[in-house]
Amino acid sequence: MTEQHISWAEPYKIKMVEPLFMTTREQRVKAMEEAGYNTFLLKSEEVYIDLLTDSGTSAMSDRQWAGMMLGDEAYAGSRNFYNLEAAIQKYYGYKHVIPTHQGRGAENLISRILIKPGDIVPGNMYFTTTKLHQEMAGGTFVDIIVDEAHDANSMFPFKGNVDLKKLEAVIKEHGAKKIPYVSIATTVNMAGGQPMSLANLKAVRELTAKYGIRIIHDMTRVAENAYMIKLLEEGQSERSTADIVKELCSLTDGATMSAKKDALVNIGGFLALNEWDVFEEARNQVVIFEGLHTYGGLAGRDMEAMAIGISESVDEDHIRARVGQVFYLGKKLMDAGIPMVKPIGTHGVFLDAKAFLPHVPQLAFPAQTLAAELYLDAGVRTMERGIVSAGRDKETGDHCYPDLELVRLTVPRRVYTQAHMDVIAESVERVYKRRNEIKGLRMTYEPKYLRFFQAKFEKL
Ligand code: P70
Repeated sequence: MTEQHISWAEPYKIKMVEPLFMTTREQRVKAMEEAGYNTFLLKSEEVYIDLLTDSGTSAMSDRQWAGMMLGDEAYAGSRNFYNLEAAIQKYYGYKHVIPTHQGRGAENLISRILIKPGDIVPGNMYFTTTKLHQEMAGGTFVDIIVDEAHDANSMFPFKGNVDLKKLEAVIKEHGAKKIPYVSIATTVNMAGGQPMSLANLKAVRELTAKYGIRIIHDMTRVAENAYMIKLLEEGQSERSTADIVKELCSLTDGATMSAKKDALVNIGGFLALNEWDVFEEARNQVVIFEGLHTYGGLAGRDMEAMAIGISESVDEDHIRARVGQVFYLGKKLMDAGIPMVKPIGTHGVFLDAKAFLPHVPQLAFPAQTLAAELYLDAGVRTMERGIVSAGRDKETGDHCYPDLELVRLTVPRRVYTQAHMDVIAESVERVYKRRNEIKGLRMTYEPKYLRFFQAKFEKL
């Protein structure tokens, strides 16, 4: 690998196609106004290339579709549940499994079970839904990620790492009893899709073991993290991605998974646990929120597709092509001088909206503005990951002001081609050339929870 370029030609051919929607600028202007300058509120049919998210947007393989036909839709004890359980045990090594409708279903369960009011949950940068569930259970999230993660220009290769000094300081300040677990994500979404190193997770394990504190692993993009370890970490290049995935999991006590990313399904997730007592409580509670513990809100066919997707996610050719395509787009933009988070992330390219639109103050929502402008230019849909996503401070009610004000160009797995990547890069370059003409936004409607999903704006 040189400068984040790897040879990545797709290890598959295309058997079925889905037409895309082409729009005129006039149509896009109207659509954006109606959506209140929020890309979440656009209709899919108004979008040409959809980079809103890599969540649930992947193309399933012929094997996964074949698996869908083997759905055992029994209410209880579906054979697809046992296939899923076996795949999780084989590839991730966790002992007990509870399917959930998606990642946040698992986050809800684990937060309610382990967090008591007044507890502290340290983690390597917040994720929106994860943090909200921790807060709703009465906990307070504390960021313990390395400082480099908050700096878009730092070339540190493992920006997902935990700062061990910060973690130990939190433990000393609050005491281990107040910390039900440390929340560790493999590839940190909000930092720009940045991996953590195996050595760092080992060190976190050692430190938490000393104090008797659990690690709960947000393993949503663990295969991408493992692949980066293989590429960049000393002594890891000869290992398989699958092997590294399993070792990462083995350093933690349980996991929440949104299988809509790495695991290549359109819906699904799970909670995986090694401790019997915690599992038993989760099995009790899942029936309240998701469904019986052998389906957790999913159809049998969904669990079968997930079981197969898990095995495909750690395939060496697949993961190289997946990350390689993201690097291809990222490198094109970097070569054009577009301000972005470096190094390039594994699931998308994150534009640095503060540097892209330096004349737009954070309170005029530069990332929200940029996402709207990108859509207007060519119909490419992206997502704000800045002050709107960060929400309001639980205590003061003021906005949180994150250092990173980003627009995420998230690449779905196995969906778009190299020519699409070229169209996207050209559009970003066009918008960059006329950046000085772009003005910010004012928020006109603000929902109470996870406001970025439904907030509305108007042009200043
Ligand atoms: C995204 C999606 C979901 C996600 C995640 C990590 C690291 C948990 C979850 C929750 C979807 C999304 C969610 C909230 C705001 C914007 C977008 N991330 N942990 O696009 O999983 O969605 O299945 O409940 O990335 O990044 P789920």
